[in-house]
Amino acid sequence: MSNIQKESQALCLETDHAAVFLSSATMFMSNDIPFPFHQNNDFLYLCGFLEPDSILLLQSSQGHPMPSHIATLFVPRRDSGRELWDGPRSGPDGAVALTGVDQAYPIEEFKHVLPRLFDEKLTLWYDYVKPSHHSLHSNYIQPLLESNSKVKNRIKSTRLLTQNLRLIKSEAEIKLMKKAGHISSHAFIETMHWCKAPVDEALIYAKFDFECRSRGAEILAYPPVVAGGNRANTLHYVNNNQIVKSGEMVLLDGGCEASCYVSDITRTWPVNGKFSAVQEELYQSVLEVQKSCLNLCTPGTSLENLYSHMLTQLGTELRNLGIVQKRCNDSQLFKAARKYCPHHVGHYLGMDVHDTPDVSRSMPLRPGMVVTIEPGIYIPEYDTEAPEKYRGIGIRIEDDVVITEQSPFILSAECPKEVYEIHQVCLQGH
Ligand SMILES: [Mn+2]
Repeated sequence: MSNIQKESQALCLETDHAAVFLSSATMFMSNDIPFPFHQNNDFLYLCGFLEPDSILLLQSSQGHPMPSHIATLFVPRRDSGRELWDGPRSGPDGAVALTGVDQAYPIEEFKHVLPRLFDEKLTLWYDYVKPSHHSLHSNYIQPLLESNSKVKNRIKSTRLLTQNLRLIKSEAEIKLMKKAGHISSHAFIETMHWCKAPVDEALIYAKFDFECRSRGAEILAYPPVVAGGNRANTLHYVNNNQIVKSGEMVLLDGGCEASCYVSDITRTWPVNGKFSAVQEELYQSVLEVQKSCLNLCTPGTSLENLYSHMLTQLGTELRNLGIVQKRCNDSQLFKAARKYCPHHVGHYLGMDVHDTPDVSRSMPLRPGMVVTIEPGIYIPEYDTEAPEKYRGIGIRIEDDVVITEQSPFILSAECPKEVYEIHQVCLQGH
């Protein structure tokens, strides 16, 4: 049992608790033009309510003879004037019917429960580190924190509590993640098949987005990286507006969000459909390392262990390719691996792409956890230490993996990654 679990269990025996979760706010691109709305995933995980400007209050009190647990939503009132523009709102009645909380009130009513929440006998849980809704935070919570420093010291962060819950996926969650993995994999297949050199990165982006949405995804989970040629060596390249020429590869790091769960896949393939000998050599090295890391995704290891394994394997591959010298010792190989793969082996995945970010990567993996495995080798054009033939090539291969008691379950297994599969999808039918 983790410390946070022990601490919260001990507290449960002693005091009453209240936990406050804010929804997201609508964000604006300019003036009154909104970005697509995205709910705060802690809030969504706990109550399933999809509208902005709302608060979830979870209360538990010891009471006698039975303890009581009450879930309350505070939501925007119905407003025919606003609904004409923004679409229907659930209102308090709809919120109860849709989510199964015990009760719901108009958001303005939240001010009446505030004094009770700051009662000395109560432990208050709240994400004060990163409140997800600026104006709800500053209207309701901030003034109380500022008026009483004792209160501030008594508030506990919800972040690790919710992240420990979200870390282990239920069967129902795994089912949704399979759906996201399936949609994204087939979007990759369609995009690879359609891709003919020369091709604009913007069109590859649009094709991938189209194929995800047309299979039922709501949105892409993040701005994809569509990087042709040497641009693949810019890890967060998102301009996606250059031409990929015949003879070059394109790196596409993309994934959809479907039913609130995401996928995160990377493939690198030649836009004319056929790897050159040099590209294939480098690609095969990354693929071997990726498959070797995937095989180790079993309970008991950790992302940190997998990272060390990845660096060791990459070091060996770099030596075999002649990118680092044959006489390098282990620590020099490790250093070279970090130079040519500056990012980690992976991260947790779930409702967020970088899911449960406060959970340590040293945490032993357990069944129900989902991680990405994404080794790469990046050799920028200007790297004069590497053999010339490899310069300007960047390759990453990323899959999404569910940890199980048996062998790892790969959510993105349908997405081609063997050289012959890519040749088949690109050059023939599929
Ligand atoms: Mn990733």
